[in-house]
Amino acid sequence: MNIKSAVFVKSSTKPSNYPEDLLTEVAFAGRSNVGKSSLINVLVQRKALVRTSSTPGRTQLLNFFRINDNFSLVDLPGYGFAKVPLAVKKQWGPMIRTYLETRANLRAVVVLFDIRRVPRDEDLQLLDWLEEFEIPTIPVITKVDKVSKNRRKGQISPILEATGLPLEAFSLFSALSREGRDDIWERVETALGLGAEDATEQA
Ligand SMILES: Nc1nc2c(ncn2[C@@H]2O[C@H](COP(=O)(O)OP(=O)(O)OP(=O)(O)O)[C@@H](O)[C@H]2O)c(=O)[nH]1
Ligand SMILES: [Mg+2]
Repeated sequence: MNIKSAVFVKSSTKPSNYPEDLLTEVAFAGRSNVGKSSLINVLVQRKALVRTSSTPGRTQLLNFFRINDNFSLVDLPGYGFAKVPLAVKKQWGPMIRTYLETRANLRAVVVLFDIRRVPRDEDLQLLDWLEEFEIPTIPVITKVDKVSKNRRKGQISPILEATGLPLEAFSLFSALSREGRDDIWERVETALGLGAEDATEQA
């Protein structure tokens, strides 16, 4: 994917303030601190298009980005961070569910799992909603640089067990080494329905 432009469009909480343009869209979801914003930055090759943070739970809105004036990437709010006020926590489920249910131009959701963590209720709830609304899912195991190559399989097996998905369903990714970037782009492009002319290879 050749990135000619990547711009922040707006932050939203509800359908009435989602961007009105109906470019096709792919969203990124997962627990707080899993690396959603880092993945988007690596995909679009911008160091800080999306704010990343060592303080989990900072992104509490849906953030829309327009890429190449051609499609949108959406950074969804993370869930499951203990220090977030209860009132904010309670909004997350409905905010994400409503987005998934109503966003007609949404083509797929990239769901991130931390290689070091066992998926929790919210992760499984998200997968259930994606199935309910028949939204294609691109599962990604991230932060793979945190685990040595020969320990990867063992670390991943609780994720396979909890999600019921086979290993082949997952792309493995690291924002540090950028391993997995091309594989994830390929899946995102397919979901967006981009032809070869839109997705010119970068040298
Ligand atoms: N080692 C390593 N660290 C990563 C990777 N991806 C993200 N991080 C770090 O993990 C922390 C959280 O990353 P973010 O991208 O901000 O996570 P997020 O999912 O957007 O978090 P919220 O916006 O709070 O929901 C940051 O300190 C990142 O530098 C990775 O692949 N490897
Ligand atoms: Mg974030």
